Amino acid sequence: MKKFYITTAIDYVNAEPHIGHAYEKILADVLARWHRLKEEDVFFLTGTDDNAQKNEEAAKKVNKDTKEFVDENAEKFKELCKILNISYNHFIRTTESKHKRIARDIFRSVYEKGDIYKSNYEGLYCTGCEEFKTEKELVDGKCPEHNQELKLIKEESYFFKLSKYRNKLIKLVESKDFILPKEKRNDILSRLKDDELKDLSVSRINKEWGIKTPIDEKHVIYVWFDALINYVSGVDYPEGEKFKQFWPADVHLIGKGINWFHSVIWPGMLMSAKIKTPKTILVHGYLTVNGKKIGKSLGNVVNPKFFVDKYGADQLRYYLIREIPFGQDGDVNEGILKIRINNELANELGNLVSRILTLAEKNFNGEIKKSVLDKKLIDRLNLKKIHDCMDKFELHNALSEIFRFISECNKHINEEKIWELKDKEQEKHLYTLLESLRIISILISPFIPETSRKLNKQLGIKNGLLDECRFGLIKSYKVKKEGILFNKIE
Ligand code: ME8
Repeated sequence: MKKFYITTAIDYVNAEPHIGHAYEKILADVLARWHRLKEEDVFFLTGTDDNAQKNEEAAKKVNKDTKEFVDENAEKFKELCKILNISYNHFIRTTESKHKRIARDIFRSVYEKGDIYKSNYEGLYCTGCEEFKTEKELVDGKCPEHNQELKLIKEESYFFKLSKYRNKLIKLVESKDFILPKEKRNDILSRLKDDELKDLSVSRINKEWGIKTPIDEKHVIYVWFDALINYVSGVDYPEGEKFKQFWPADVHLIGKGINWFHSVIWPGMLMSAKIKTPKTILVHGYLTVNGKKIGKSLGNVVNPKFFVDKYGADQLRYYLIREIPFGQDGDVNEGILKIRINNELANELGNLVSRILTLAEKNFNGEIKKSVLDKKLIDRLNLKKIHDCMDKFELHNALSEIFRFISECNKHINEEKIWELKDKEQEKHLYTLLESLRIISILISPFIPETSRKLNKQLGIKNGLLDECRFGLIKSYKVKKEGILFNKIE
C-alpha cells in the first residue's frame, strides 16, 4: 500500500490560535483526506512548538508558570483542530519527554560527527521569528515580519556547520518538486547561491526554558533545531515502526515565512544526522487583513472560532480553500465568505440536493432503481482535471472544478425540465442525478467533510472512495430528505 506522510508546522503557543493557523491545518487536512480517499496509508502530524523563548516571555507577562501556560494554550490548538474537523493522526508537543530525548539524541549525533563546535555569537535576535537577523534583512531597523525591535545578543554559543552542506543543499533545492509551488524556490536558491551560507547558532546559554543540550548543561537547544525534529520524533525516530513506514515525509506544509528553515536548515541537519530528507516542502501564502499579515505580534488576529460558531466549519473550510489560490496571500473578508456560502454552498450544492431528493420522495417514495445512464450529464464531470489539480496542489482549482459539475447538474435539471417528465423517464434522470450526488459527495469529502457525511446519510449510502467515482455502481437508492444542507445568510 502506498503511504503518505504529511505534516504542518507546529505552532507557537504564546497566544491563542488565529485564522492563519486554521488555514494551514485545513489545507493539510484536505490533502490527508484526499490521500485516504485514494486508499493510501496516511499519517498526518500536527502539534505545538512549546519550547520557544517567546512562549516563556508571554507566560512571564501574565505571571504564569511557563509549563502551565503552554499547556493551556496547547489545549486551545487541539480544540481548534476539533472544531475544524482536522483529522490528524498524532498531535505532538515538544515538551513531551519522547521528543526531548530524540532532540537530544540528534543533537548529540550531529555533535559526534564533528558538525557542532563552540564559539561566540554577536547579533540581533528577533524573538518573533526566534531567529538571528542580518542587517540586510531589516527594514527601518526592525524585523519586517514582526515589526518589532531586535535584541542585541553577545554570548557563547554552539554552532552547527551548516556551511559544510551548501553544495548538497543547492542540489536538493534545485531538484524538481522539492519546494512547491515552484515560485517559492527562487528566493531560497538565490540566497543559497549568492550569499555566504553561515553556520547556525544552535544553542542559547543560561536559559531556563527549553531542552538542555546533551553536551553542555549550561545551554539549551536552539528552538528551531528542537522544533524541526518533531517531524521525525512524531513518528518515533529511529527505531519505531511508524518511522520505518512513513519517513521520509511526503509533504511538510508550511507558511512562506519559514521556508528557509524547512528547505535549508532542516535538510542540512538531516544530512549531518544521516537521515533521509523530506520529499516536498509545500509552501502556502499568508492570510491578511487589509493586506497586512495576520499575526499575534502584529495585533490583528482574526479568531477562527468566531467564524466557525457564526457560519460553520465546512463553510469556513470552503471559503478559505476556494477563495485563495494555493501559494498566494489572501485577504480575509467576511462579506465574500457570506457571498460564497449563499451562492455556491446554498444555491448550488444545497439546492441541487434538495431538488433531486424532493422529486425522488414525491414521485417514487424515495426509491430509485438503476436504469440507463444519461450520458449527456455524466460527460460533464471532468475527473481527470480534478485529479490533476490535486496532484499539483491546486486545491482551489480542484474545488472549483467540482463545483462546476455541481452547477452543470443544476443546469441539466433545468434544460431537461426533469420535474415535468413522467414515470420511467423521470426515474432515469433521477438515477443519473443521484449517482452524480454520490460522486460529488466523495469528491467534496476532503474539503467539506461534514457536508459529505450529511449528504451520504440522506442518500442512504456509506462514505465512498475515489475509486468509486464511477457512474452506475448503485443498484437502487432509498433516499430520505433531512432538512437543508446550508442556511442562507442574510
Ligand atoms: O512559525 N497566514 O509557528 P507560528 C497563514 N513554531 N499562515 C500563517 C499566518 C498567516 N497570517 N501566520 C502564521 C512557527 N502562519 C514555528 C514553526 S515548525 C518546525 C515551527 C503559519 O505559530 C506559519 O507560516 O508562528 C507557520 O507555517 C504556522 O502558521 C505556525 O506559525
